[in-house]
Amino acid sequence: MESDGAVKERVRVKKKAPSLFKVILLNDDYTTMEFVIEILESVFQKSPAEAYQVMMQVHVNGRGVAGVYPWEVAETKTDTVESLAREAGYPLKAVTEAA
Ligand code: TYC
Repeated sequence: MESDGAVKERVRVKKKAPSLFKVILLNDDYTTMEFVIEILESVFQKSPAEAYQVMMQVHVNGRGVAGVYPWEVAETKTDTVESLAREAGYPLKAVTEAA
């Protein structure tokens, strides 16, 4: 509360680097809709209704946002999606980009 008379003279000159990142799912012709819904529920904590909506958004528009997270979390989720997809034999791709 500046009660000692001190005054903050500078209020952040440099902008901070963007700290949030989107995990984007990309469409393909081979991954099943059911698998994408499962991923959205298990990795991105979507409800069944939200998972269906995001999956359809990706299916129709080519890409869609699965979630927005700090860098480390976004990268880990991106890796998790791809390794679960590879294990299941699907080509599903996810990318991380600045939010
Ligand atoms: N296009 C896929 C199909 O018709 C479904 C799909 C949706 C695949 C979203 C990937 O990220 C994706 N089976």
